[in-house]
Amino acid sequence: MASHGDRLWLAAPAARWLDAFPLGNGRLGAMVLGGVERERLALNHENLWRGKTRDREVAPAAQHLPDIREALLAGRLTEGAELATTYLSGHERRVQPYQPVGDLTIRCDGHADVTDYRRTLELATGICTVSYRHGGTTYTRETFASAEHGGIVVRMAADTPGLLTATIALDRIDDPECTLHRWTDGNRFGFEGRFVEGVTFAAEARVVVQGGTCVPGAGAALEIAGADEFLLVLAMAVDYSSPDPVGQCAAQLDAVPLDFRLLREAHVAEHRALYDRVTLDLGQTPDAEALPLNERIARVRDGHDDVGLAALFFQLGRYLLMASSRHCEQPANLQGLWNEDLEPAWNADFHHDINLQMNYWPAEVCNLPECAEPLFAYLKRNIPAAAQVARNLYGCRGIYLAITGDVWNAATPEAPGWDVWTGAAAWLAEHLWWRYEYTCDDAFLHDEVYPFYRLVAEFYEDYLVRDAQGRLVPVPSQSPENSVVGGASPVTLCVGATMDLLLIRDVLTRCLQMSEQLGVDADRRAVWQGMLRALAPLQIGKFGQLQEWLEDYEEGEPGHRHVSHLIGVFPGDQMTPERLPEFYQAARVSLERRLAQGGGHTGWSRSWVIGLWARFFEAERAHEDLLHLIADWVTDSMLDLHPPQIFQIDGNFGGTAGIAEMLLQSHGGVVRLLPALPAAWSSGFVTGLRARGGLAVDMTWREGRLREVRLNSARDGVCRLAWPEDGALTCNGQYLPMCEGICEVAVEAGAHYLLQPAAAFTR
Ligand code: FUC
Repeated sequence: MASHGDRLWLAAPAARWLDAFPLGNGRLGAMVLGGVERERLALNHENLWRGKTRDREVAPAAQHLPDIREALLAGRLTEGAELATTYLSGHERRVQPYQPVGDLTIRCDGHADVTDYRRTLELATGICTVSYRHGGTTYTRETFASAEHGGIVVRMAADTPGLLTATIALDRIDDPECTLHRWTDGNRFGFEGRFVEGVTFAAEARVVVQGGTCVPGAGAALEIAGADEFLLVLAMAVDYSSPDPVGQCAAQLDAVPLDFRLLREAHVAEHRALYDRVTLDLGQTPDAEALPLNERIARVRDGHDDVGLAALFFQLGRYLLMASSRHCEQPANLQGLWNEDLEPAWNADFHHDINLQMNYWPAEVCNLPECAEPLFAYLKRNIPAAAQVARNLYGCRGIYLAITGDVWNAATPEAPGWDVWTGAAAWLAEHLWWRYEYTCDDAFLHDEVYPFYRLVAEFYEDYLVRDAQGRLVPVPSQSPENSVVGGASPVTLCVGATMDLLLIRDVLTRCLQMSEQLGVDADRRAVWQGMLRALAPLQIGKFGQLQEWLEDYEEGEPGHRHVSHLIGVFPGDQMTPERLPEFYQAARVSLERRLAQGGGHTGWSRSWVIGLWARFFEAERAHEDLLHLIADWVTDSMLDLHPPQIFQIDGNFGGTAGIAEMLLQSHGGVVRLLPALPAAWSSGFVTGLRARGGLAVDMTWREGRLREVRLNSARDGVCRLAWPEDGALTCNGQYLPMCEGICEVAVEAGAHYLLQPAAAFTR
């Protein structure tokens, strides 16, 4: 069961969209602002994007590659970059923006003067409740996004019969690019929208009123007077993957049971089935839960810790992943599922050089694997266009994904300059690999992971070239999104960025492993082995740092928010104290330097640092950065911010993954228990985290010492565990030898194991 603390609450309505509470069922989203005289639900549908019919053809340009390479390999970076940008970079405009559907408003005239106001988001149920007293009557609104019945459900009630009077309306901001047709019919109302490019969409509400009267209002609206309560169910549809959105909404509302209790029960059961898999208790800060969320955040800003808030941040990340990426077609975009602007920052698109990946860092470890399915589907849908662009731009087989994407599966470069980067497919492939590592699902390896990796490897087989020293290097290459000092101004393109080399190494190593395991493509193995041997090595630079590029260039921005070259530490695992230890140490120097020069200056960047510190076993520094993240980079409703004040959901997900990383790590063949537990979290428990190898892990600790671990394995095997303290252990009551901090447990599928320090056992 969820702990009592899984609740966000505030004592005032949101003055801006950013401070509202997000609801979502994966497909449909609503930001609930919680207004009194005017409640606003800002509505979204995952498939509502501009640009459907835009020309995405990419003309052949591979013939220019030799000149580009010649310049870059000769160190004429500016010239090479200019040529590359001219020929390999894409369309003038960026990808097309994700759009708001519209607003559902509930106007209660005269309610300005209220007491006992409270708005709450219960993470465990996914229900947002707004309540207040006005003129001796308590008004309550409960809202949720039902995955079970596919709509947004609102119930509003007055505890004095006959005192609920409200106007409910559906509308959309003025948009010259969209025609809108509004209508009301009996107790149903809605609109149909059409963008100039042809996409159509619809929203429809069906209302049941108890007591009082209900008459049509102007446009798409109902006027309710003297009622006890009303129930509203809202449907939204877009003709993205199925036609006739108006018909879809109508059919859905015809079929929906108009019974609040039933809708609520079905929703809560479905929601809890995912949410309750993980519980986290890091202790409580006295009186903190009695404070509204904005005051708790303000106290952290003032330098006070709030351990309950860290756990809440963690669970909010899980909640947001469920809300924006379950049972749906699109992965979580830059804003997850929620956007109110016609021109959102970075189009609220899919950014492939950190942001989309970070959205999915928590999926496996935090026990929400089904929430990664939309990402996998997105990758698959992009393959045909990605193969075509690889051919046209680079003359390569395999696939190329650009630095940004949208829902039109186009894979075309559309971020001028930045899109001359070839690492996106390799980085996104890691998520397929991690799914395999967590589940050990051989069928998934065969059907999904290997075919995708095979295409990525094919690209690099054709793309890599030899430098003057005979080393295999990617050219052009980029370390997103930093630049090197050289020429007239800093330039992003060069030869052999460390991130690209790390990604290529992962691709080739895994292809070798998979092809052996699956017994396929034996003839390719010699090729991949040869490439691995010839691939340019990692380098340690003049400060003892892991170089960001093959050459020890000066960074254009030494405090850059991206730490691309550190993916080998986190979320990747090429560098650990055991594997490449000297580079692991050098990576730490790089991190220190980055932070000393102002790195970590966005929410997502700061959250990446948490995971990195956890991999360096620096509990206190990880904790410090978590507090920074909460103090500096969240809204009143604890949504992550990118400067200046832009909601960007990746920092929520990166922070959640970072917290998980502090508690449990399972890369490199060892499950590390409490590898970076800060002093502030001295006593607590976590249940339901997942570790690589098909394990579910529960842990309880007190006074900083691990007291109890429960393991459940999905398969037979041997689990190697790093216990954080010395001493003897027992497993299911039997003595368990530990050697240099590692113990081995032979696990059987479906069996449970209880591990305890032997002292605790004998007491
Ligand atoms: C990357 C970052 C920016 C921003 C954008 C959406 O390009 O460098 O900070 O997060 O994605």
